[in-house]
Amino acid sequence: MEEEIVAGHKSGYVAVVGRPNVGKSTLINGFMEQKIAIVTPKPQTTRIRQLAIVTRPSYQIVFMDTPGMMKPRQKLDEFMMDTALSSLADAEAVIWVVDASVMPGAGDRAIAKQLSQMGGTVPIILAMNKNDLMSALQVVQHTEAYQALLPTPRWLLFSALKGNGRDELLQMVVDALPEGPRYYPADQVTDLYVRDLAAELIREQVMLQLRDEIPYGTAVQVEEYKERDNGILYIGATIFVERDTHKRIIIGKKGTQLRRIGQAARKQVEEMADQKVYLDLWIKVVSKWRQDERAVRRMGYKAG
Ligand SMILES: Nc1nc2c(ncn2[C@@H]2O[C@H](COP(=O)(O)OP(=O)(O)OP(=O)(O)O)[C@@H](O)[C@H]2O)c(=O)[nH]1
Ligand SMILES: [Mg+2]
Repeated sequence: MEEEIVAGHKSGYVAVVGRPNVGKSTLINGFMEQKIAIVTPKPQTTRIRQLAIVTRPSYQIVFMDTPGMMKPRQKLDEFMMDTALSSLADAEAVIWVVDASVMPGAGDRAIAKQLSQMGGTVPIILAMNKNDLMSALQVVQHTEAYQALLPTPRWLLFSALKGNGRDELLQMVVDALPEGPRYYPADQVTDLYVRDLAAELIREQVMLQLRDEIPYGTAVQVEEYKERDNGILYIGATIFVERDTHKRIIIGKKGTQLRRIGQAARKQVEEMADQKVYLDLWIKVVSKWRQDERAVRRMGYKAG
């Protein structure tokens, strides 16, 4: 990692916002060239704001991954929406990610309105994602439709998944940032601790491996986290669910489902921590926690 800082060094906080499932976290991981944020095919994967820090001799960009913006229906959604909005308030530049493979919908229009209310005080980049899924005709029709929602000179079509256009997008961000200091050490890539990342990786597996509404009612907390004498990292974590039936489904016949989740999560955590891991998982039912503000906070979802 480069240590020197060059004259004219640029820096700033960049909020990455958009509807759920448009590819914000995939983009962040692409910028980082490593997995920082969890990604699943299901909407509402990201729940908290997570920093992803890109440091070069001439700039430091502090990306803020945020939960997808949507109409809140539960207390948890309210927390997620507040998190996205407060990230916007903290931003020196904004990347508005849209899924350009589909025409804009009501959610995109609401976000465009929100962003226009910022009154041009911060540069906004319209990042039209998923161009790998688009026909030539869609490219014309969809990009025009998104640009009409929020006229900005800074826009591009790209694919977070395939990586095309990512470098141009990064350059657009650098161009939009003011001169400023380096806020974080050059080797720091995120603000989450390893134990929080581990909880996220467990939740990612729950989201990937379970269907219907079950994943949305789960939360994960790491209760125990210690290095044992034999060099193995011991992690004891609880998966919270909203109903007894969900608990039974997560555990599965003779515990097979839970074992599958545990094995996959352990591999992910080992890769992230670069260490052998022993993972113990428990399941607890907290009825309707997503609707209860205090319970939501106890799960670790509190405005910070
Ligand atoms: N085909 C295609 N799929 C993509 C692209 N970018 C992201 N995806 C997929 O879209 C899904 C959602 O990606 P995420 O990165 O989790 O989206 P997000 O915006 O962070 O979603 P939330 O956290 O739920 O708000 C995943 O299945 C990704 O693999 C892309 O450029 N092309
Ligand atoms: Mg996300």
